[in-house]
Amino acid sequence: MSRPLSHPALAAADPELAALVDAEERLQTETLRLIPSENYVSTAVLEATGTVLQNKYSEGYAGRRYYEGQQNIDRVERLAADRAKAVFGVEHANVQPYSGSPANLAVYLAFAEPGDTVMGMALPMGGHLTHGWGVSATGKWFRGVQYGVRADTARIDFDEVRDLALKERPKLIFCGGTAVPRTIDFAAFAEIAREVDAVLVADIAHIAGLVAGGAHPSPVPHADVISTTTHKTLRGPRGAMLMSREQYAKPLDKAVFPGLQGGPHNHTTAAVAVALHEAAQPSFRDYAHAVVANAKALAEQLLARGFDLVSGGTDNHLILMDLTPKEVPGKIAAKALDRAGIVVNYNTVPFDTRKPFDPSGIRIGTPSLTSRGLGTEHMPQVADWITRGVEAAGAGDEDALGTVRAEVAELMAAHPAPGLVADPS
Ligand code: DSN
Repeated sequence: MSRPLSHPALAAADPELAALVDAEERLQTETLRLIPSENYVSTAVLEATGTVLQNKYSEGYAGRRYYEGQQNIDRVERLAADRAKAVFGVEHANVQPYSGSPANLAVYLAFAEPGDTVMGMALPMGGHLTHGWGVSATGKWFRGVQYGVRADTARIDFDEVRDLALKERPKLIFCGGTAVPRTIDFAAFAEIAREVDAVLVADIAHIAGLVAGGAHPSPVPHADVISTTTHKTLRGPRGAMLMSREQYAKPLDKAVFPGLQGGPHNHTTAAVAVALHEAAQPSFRDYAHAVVANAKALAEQLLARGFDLVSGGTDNHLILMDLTPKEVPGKIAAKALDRAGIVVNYNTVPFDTRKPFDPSGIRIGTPSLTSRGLGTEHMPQVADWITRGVEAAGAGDEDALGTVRAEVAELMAAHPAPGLVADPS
């Protein structure tokens, strides 16, 4: 049972573009997607992103717009915000940020002045560009001071974070990141932020779905502001949200609009609402816990095959592999795995001696494969494919990569992905 191709008008009007979309759909169907920030959205979320809501301008907020004709849009935006408040247990939610980086920039605009000191985790240690890293506007327009992880444990050293905060007195402290395989201790960050009178921003982009599903501790009530994208473990459309206590609602809203953005993307807001509705179902809790169980099982299997994992394993959906002992650079491994039908990204590891564009590690995760119904019983097979892929990368063995690719495609064919053509739902 397959649903028919979902874009007949597109195929008729622009066959060239339609063919590219179809090719991408085939790629997403046939490959084992392990990039931890990616996922498969449901058909319902996909449909919401393709609605006529995208035709409407609605600068402002529900009930206070600069354009007429908001009878339905106001209700869509309120629905999305109310669902966000219910799912995350927050007092305020702004569902308008276009994506994670603009959402974070809005936080700066709300609570800091250019030149102010801000603190976040260094990008090569697992942080995000927008947490004050030098090449980002947040590191150019603000004075970014950065914490890292301990060399011996690859975990955050809260004594170091506290000392840095006391010395630098940042206006904002960001916690969270893009390559953090361990539980974020929001309470410990909050204690430090309170001591230096900083606004604590929990960037939960990677783990939002785990938080929603009860598989990672919530930043509520520790963080002053919670920033998240909606398209990673939360399994929504590409977008973002800012959440907070009521006391921070006004400055945040003002920073998003009119501070940074114009009209919100209403079709995206609708899809966010759908994703939040899905995240409120009991089955989403099962999904979130399965993501973590799969990651832990995969980490164990990789360790058993002699891989070096940053921090020795994972507590969440993400595994950072240091390939230095295997003598295969991360980029070579990532490109070889891609040829084997296993999609990962190359990534720096803490204290990497190689360059960011040619680093020592690869970053993998289990949100996508869990969405396809793979369970812990499949993780030995996945670890085996990764092992064979990395070994073939080192040996330059293209035939071995081709064999893995065929095996991967066979398993993937038996596990249709949500939202794709072969999805029976
Ligand atoms: N690019 C995202 C990720 O892959 O983690 C973060 O912005």
